[in-house]
This record gives sequence, C-alpha cells and structure tokens, in this order.
Amino acid sequence: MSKFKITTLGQFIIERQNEYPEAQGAFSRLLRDIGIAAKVISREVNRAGLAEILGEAGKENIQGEDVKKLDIIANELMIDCLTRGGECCAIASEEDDDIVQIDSPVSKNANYVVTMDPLDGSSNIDVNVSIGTIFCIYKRVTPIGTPATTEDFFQKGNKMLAGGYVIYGSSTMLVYTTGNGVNGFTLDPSIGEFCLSHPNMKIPKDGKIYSINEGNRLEMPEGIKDYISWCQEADKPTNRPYSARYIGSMVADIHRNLSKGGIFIYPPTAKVPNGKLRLLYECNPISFIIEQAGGKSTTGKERILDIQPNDLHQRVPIFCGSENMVNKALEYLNK
Ligand code: P6P
Repeated sequence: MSKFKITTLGQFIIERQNEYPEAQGAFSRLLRDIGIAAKVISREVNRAGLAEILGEAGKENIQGEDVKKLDIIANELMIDCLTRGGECCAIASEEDDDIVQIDSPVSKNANYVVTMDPLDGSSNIDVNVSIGTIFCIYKRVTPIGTPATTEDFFQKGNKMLAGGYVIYGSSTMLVYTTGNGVNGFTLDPSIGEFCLSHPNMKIPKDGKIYSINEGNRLEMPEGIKDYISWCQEADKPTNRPYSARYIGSMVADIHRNLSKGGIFIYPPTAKVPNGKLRLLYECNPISFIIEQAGGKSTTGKERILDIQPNDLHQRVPIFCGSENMVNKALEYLNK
C-alpha cells in the first residue's frame, strides 16, 4: 500500500456508512454536502481581504455591488448546498430568526434537519483571526414531506446523529463525530479534498490552558472568580499557573483545547445571565464532539446534551473540555 495513501472525507464517510445502515447513503451525502459548502466558504474566507467582502453589509464595493458580510455569504452558501444536495428538509441557522424550510423538489421529502452557525466568530474576520462553521444533523421527527416544525429542532443534543465544526485557520479543518469517536480532516487545496489528518481525536483528561473572557470577571459568579484565581496560583504538582488563552472564536478556542487539553468557559454574567453561546448550533455540537473525544461539557448544573431545547436561539452557560479541569471548575462553581 502506498505510504502516501490519503483517505478523503468522502471515502471515510462511505467506509463508515455501516454506522447508519438505515441511511442508504442519504446521511453520507448530507455530510458530503456540508463538506462542499465548507470548501466554498474556505475560499471566500481566504480571499475576503482581497475581494473587499469584509466590512459592514449594505456598503458598496468598487464594482458598485452590495457588500455582504462573510457570515451572510456563508449562510447563503450552506443553504444553497443543502438545498441542492437533496438530503436536508430544513435548517435552523444563527443567521435566521425562524426555521429555513427547504422545499426544493429534491429536498422537501428529505429525512434530516440541520442546525448551524455558518460563520462563528465573525467579529474576528476583519482582523484575520481564525473563525469557524458549526453544525448538527438530526433525523426529522415530523412526517416526511410536510414543513419541518420546531419539534424537529427541539430535540435534545443526545439525539443528534452528527455534530461537527470547520475551522478556517492556518489550514482549513473539518472535525466531526457521529457518536463513534472524533475525526479531523485537513483541506488539501491542491486537490480540493478534506483528507483524514487527525484520526480518533482524544482530549487529554488534564491540561494547562483555561479559556474565558476575563474582561467579564467582575460580573461572574463568585465561584468562577475563585476558580480563575486558582488557575493563576503557582503550584508545581498541578502544573499551575495555567496559561490563559482566549481567541474569541469558539471553534478556535475549542479546537486548541481539544488538541492540547484545556477548559473553555462562557459562564452566566450580569450582561448575559444565561451565558452568551447558543444551545442548538454552538454548545450542542461542540459538546457532542468534546464528549466523544473523552471530555466533559455542562452548564454547571446539567449535561449540555441532556437539555430540552425550547427556543431556536436559546443561550446556555458552558463549561467544556478536559474532564478533570471541568470537574475542578464545577467544585468552585458549586461551593
Ligand atoms: P465574547 C463569537 O462572537 C462568539 O459567538 C464565540 O465564537 C466566542 O466564543 C464568543 O462569542 C466570544 O464572546 O463575549 O467573549 O466576545
């Protein structure tokens, strides 16, 4: 066998298709469609500075065309790919207040729905910091061929068929799980394929990185303030003081912690008493990945994946990452 053997995302999905025997390829095609959208978004993200598609929506570029912000472009690209892919009947997107019904002839009888944040961390786009796409796939629970309803989207995260993210960083990577471990694929632009580069990703049980926006410290629960102080105390046996790393792009912070170990916290604050991050298309998919990689993800009171959603855009606090670090943070939170 060639030592240069690559496994593309498409080949990997087909090889793993037996995980969903009832899918007869539909599920595989849906993952493929998300991969296609990610490649196009990656191209747009990487040329944004050149094509004057940065900046505020509504302005005109030198060609006199309306400038759309990259997150709007990403949303349109994802919806277009899923509409033409034929496997998704509706989408809940961070960019749309209501459910996006896909009633194209090929898709209206589709079996799956998708939740997504098409381009998370968009405030970082203009300063060339890593950003990401986050997605979940669920099997619809309402009758096929009828418009999807919130019932299809208010499924608990533990019912998710797949959760994943794409990080547009020094390279573009797609990381996803279907409940049988986490695998990472790096985009090779020379062949336009996502290639398996990080098989069976596991998050270390411990780490030395804590990610939290300390600018909000004074508004945080006392227990979290005490936990941050604990992270900063010198203690050789427990590898402290930890390093503070906060990119302000959830996907980038999570991907680093998944790779090296660490904890990501967006706690309740006075400004956002339920936390800032959204359950359906940020916390649920990220939590599925982190748990599948051997980590832990909770609101501080309950497992994120067990929450019964009641709003498309509801926010929850999140403590997510290396199991032992999350447990230590919970000790302080619940003191
Ligand atoms: P703050 C980006 O806007 C985002 O939704 C996440 O990607 C990120 O983790 C968080 O918000 C950053 O929020 O309040 O720290 O700027």
